[in-house]
Amino acid sequence: MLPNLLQRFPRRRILLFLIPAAAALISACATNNPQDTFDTAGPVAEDQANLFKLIFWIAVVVFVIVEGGIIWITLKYRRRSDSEMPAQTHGNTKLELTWTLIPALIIVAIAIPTVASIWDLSAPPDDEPFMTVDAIGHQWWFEFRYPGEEIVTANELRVPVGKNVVVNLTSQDVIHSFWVPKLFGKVDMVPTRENQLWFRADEAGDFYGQCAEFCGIAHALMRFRVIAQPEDEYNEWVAGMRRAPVSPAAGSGAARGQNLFAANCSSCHSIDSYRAGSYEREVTIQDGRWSGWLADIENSRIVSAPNLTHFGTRTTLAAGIRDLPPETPAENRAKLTEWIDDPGGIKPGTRMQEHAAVYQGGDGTASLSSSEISDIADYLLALVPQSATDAGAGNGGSGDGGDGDLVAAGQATFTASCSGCHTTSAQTLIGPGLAGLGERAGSRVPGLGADEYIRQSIADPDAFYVEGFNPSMPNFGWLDDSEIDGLVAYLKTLN
Ligand code: HEC
Ligand code: HEC
Ligand SMILES: [Cu+2]
Repeated sequence: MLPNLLQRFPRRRILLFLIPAAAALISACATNNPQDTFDTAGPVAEDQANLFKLIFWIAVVVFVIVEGGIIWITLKYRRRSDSEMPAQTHGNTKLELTWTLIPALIIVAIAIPTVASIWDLSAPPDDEPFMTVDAIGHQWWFEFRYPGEEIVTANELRVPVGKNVVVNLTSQDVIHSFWVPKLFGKVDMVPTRENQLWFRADEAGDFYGQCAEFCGIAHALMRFRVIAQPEDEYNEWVAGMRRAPVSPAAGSGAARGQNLFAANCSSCHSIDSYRAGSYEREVTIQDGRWSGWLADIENSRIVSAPNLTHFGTRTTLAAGIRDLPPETPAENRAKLTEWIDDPGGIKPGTRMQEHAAVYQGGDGTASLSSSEISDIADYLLALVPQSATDAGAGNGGSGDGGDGDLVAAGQATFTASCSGCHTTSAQTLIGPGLAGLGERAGSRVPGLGADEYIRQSIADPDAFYVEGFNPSMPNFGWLDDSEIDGLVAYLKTLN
């Protein structure tokens, strides 16, 4: 029979069919499959893959029996030249009961493990310890907050190998979906609602994740990584996130970059979340940036943005769109300058370019010279934690007590801790522009002199609110007395 068939279908046509089929088959043989749902690296993805396989094989058996039956019956009972009209029947109760019951039983057989998995996977096993992370979707990047460790970071979720991680999912703008194929299936990130998933990485590695719900123009460029590390390396990372960065050498490109960053970038990006108490402040500032953007979406110069604390330890750029492997510093620098100069060249539609003041002058690229851009890149790439010993020695960079030193130290504190909400001009960000503060401070609150007023604004901001602003200034009472002295001295110079 087969040779017969072959004669009827000319070889060429068979080839035409086989070539694309073979191509499709070969494409399944890629060796580098960072998002292969079958090559799982943890119990959640494994359970989900096993459930899929079970249902797949049941479907294969059903397919073979049904299709085989159809083919067999078609061939066996096909019309032959001498066929007569077959006997006409109507209905067959036995047959109909059988083909209703069998599928019903199959559905039950599938439902039992499915429902069991849904229950199993809804929370980590009770008797096992877990850590919690809040993941927030933004157009088009992911924010990660570690409430237990008081760390805020973006686009790279570091976790210890073997630890159960519970992730609270939400979104600040539209619906996104959180998915790391090798670790867990998709769960939506919905504004004003909190969904939850958990996972565990049983092996160390970089696991590729991405947004899996169409969320706007750069949806396809909204990715992230889960970086699973052995527990001691992870703990080292956590400890590093609590230490100050290495200060740029005076007069270096990175030092110029620091000032350029403070002037052009710090209204949206925090870089100081290593400080004690900064977690709560960062969360307040992020929410403030978001409401500032919402209040005037067309013209806003701020918007919630990735936290860049210790950016030099990152391995990706722009929500996983470019790799920054530590072994290629020159290439990384080139990628970063490309991003700073024209972020839309890497990620069309990005809110950074849409809103940052530095991109609003003309052709849409940064109104900064190329040497200024490389200074900023040098600064960001050098943002890595000091060694534990340096940090222990109190390398705070404060001077020997002269007035100039006090003002300079105050300026540094301001850049690190306040410039996310305050400009030194009259421009309003989340708080009032502080130009002229030296003059108005003395007459703000009857009975409070200028110094006391500024001191109180920092250490007890709820004592007095500036009219027309949300009372959202965090309490900075945790700063050292000497840091507050520096701030007061510096702020009084802003006339
Ligand atoms: C108006 C707010 C805003 C300003 C001002 C701003 N950015 Fe951004 N930035 C963003 C947003 C939003 C993103 C996320 C972009 C994305 O992935 O879609 C971002 C992303 C980045 C990233 C990538 C972060 C990551 O996790 O991969 C870097 C680096 C960066 N910005 C540097 C800068 C520098 C340098 C400046 C100053 C020249 C600056 N930004 C000014 C909003 C801003
Ligand atoms: C999360 C945003 C935010 C941060 C960070 C922040 N502030 Fe404020 N600040 C505000 C807001 C909002 C107001 C106005 C409402 C009020 O008075 O509380 C304000 C008010 C002030 C005032 C009073 C201004 C006036 O015109 O009377 C001073 C002074 C001040 N802040 C200093 C600082 C200093 C110094 C820092 C850094 C240590 C800082 N702020 C950090 C939001 C912030
Ligand atoms: Cu998305």
